[in-house]
Amino acid sequence: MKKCSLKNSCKMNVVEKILSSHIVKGSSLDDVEVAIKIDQTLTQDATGTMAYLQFESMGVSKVKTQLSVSYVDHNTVQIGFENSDDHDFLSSVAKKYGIIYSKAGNGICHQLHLERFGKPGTTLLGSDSHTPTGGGIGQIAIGAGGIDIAVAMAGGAFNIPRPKVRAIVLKGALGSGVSAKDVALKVLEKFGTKGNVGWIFEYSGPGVATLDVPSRATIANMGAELGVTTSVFPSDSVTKQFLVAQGRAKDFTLLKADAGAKYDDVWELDLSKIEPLAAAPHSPGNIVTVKSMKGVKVNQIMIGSCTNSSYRDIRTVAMLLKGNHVADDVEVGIACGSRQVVSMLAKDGSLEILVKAGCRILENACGFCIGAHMSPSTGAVSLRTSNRNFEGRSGTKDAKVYLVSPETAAASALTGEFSLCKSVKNVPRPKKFPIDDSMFLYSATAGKGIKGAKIVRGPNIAQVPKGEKLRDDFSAIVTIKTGDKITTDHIMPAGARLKFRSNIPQYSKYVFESVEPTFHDMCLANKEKGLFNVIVAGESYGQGSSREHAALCPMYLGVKAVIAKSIERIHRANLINFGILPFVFKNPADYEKLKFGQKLRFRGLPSDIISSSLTNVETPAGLIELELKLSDREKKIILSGGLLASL
Ligand code: MIC
Ligand code: SF4
Repeated sequence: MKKCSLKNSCKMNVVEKILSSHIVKGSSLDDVEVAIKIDQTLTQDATGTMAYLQFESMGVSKVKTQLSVSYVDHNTVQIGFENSDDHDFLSSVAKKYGIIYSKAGNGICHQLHLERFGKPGTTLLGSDSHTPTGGGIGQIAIGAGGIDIAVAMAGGAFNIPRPKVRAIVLKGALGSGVSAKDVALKVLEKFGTKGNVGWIFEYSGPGVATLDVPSRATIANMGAELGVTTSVFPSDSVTKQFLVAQGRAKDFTLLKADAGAKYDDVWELDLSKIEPLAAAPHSPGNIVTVKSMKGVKVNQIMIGSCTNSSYRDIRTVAMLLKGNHVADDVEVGIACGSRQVVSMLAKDGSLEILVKAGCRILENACGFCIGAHMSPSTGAVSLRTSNRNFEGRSGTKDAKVYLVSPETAAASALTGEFSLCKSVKNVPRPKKFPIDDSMFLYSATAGKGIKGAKIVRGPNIAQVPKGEKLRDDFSAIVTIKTGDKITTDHIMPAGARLKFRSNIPQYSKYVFESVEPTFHDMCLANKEKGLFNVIVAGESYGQGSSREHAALCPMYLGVKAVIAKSIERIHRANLINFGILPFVFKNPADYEKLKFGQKLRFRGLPSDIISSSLTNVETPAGLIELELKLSDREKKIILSGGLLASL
């Protein structure tokens, strides 16, 4: 990216404008890593407990951000005491440190944040990979591991790889029955789910004005599946109208790229040429047309998730189902994004339409999206408006999950097979949203906190383990060798296991559960013998979520290194934060030389790390050259054995 700061006169794009006004002293947009100030943070309950335990250990008396919000939306099933224990802990932490607490039932973090707090031109860091949803309102919103959020809440900067900015120039307007989800899938078809690390996608062009804020948010949300740092839209009259309707006119700032602003790449997309699309099993990048699937039988349809749960989306579904009933042999579930959405649907009669049509109305929460309930039956075809269709994520290993728009979901609900939505009227942009912030607690003390407030810790709240200093000479066993595109859902399953998020020894039992169920036992056996463990992987290791547990639990099991062909951004950062070496093969063909069960020896690593980005590992197949490109900040963390240990 070209050198640019607000102080000079060069033409800037939206990304440069926001980043240059947030860059911390001593950092520059040309650095390998750019350090930025964070205005707002968000956490959700499944990653939040660890984030706040880590924040507590930093010894700060209150949050130092402009705004920090703790949402409860993932673990709301509450079978057993664990989830409720987490909620009590999170609520008490929020009270003490000046964080706004969003109670279970209020809604999904990204939808709520967009409605009530997202501000154009600001930075938002969230312990959830879909935090970039905020890009729909002109925020630089980034997903990261919980410990990075803890640092930001304590006033520290956040580091992003030097951004390359791609302009996605939108032209024309979407046809009837086609919506923002199809745009997101089109972008995924073009750029795929790997190879986009370090990019920020900036949407521009005349087509932007045709999209309302929820639609922009849908597109920005699924940037997470591309693996980009974030996606961002300009802030224009449409943004202003949305903020005014949310009673937040004062939060509006006009934000657009200067004429003649430069980009590292430009791609034009004609909205009028997009047809309804679906992501076929088992990757959001596996794009097919709905037309090509027409007539294929569907067993389940789930509508909601942070991608498609706005009033615009669910109202569209209601308009399509009005006066009809869903097909007999299909099950349809609807989870709205927030109470605001539910109350609007109740008022305009949509809720009644949906109930009469035979839909199951679910809680305003993540629920089905993360396999926390409503797993499809064996071998079923499930159409979902969510953002990830990784194998087994729905809770049913052999289910075939297709990601589609609300329009395609509704049309297919009526027929019980893949169907195209012929036409549907646009939902008018609401002039005034109903505002009820009563499920956001401690708003009055936000930023200040309550001195002496007691933190509630049930038995499910365990300690955060600390890593150990990097040794000069150590041996490790290749405890697992995987292929390409291993997601964090493979590494650290959610669904039924999600309730153990606050208890690392317990949760660690499920590392790689669906890939190699004996991984936990093998790792501990090696650890007992004084050996570390190594994970060998192919391309794009650690795709998907921001869950730092996918690094934290392996660290607890004595994993000291990942050796892969490539590693995705958030997961790589999480590995470093927990003292795990994220190596990539200098020569990808060496992947073939490493085998399960081999003993590897690392010698002189600390000095190699300080002086170079290369090292050699001794293996039964001879020396293998590994690359480890670290910034000075990352070197310090790795040498100390993790971020907490380095503070
Ligand atoms: C997801 O969609 O995979 C999650 C669950 O929201 C994760 C966070 C987590 O694992 O808690 C994410 O996207 O970061
Ligand atoms: Fe929740 Fe699904 Fe969104 Fe993750 S992707 S935040 S689980 S709704």
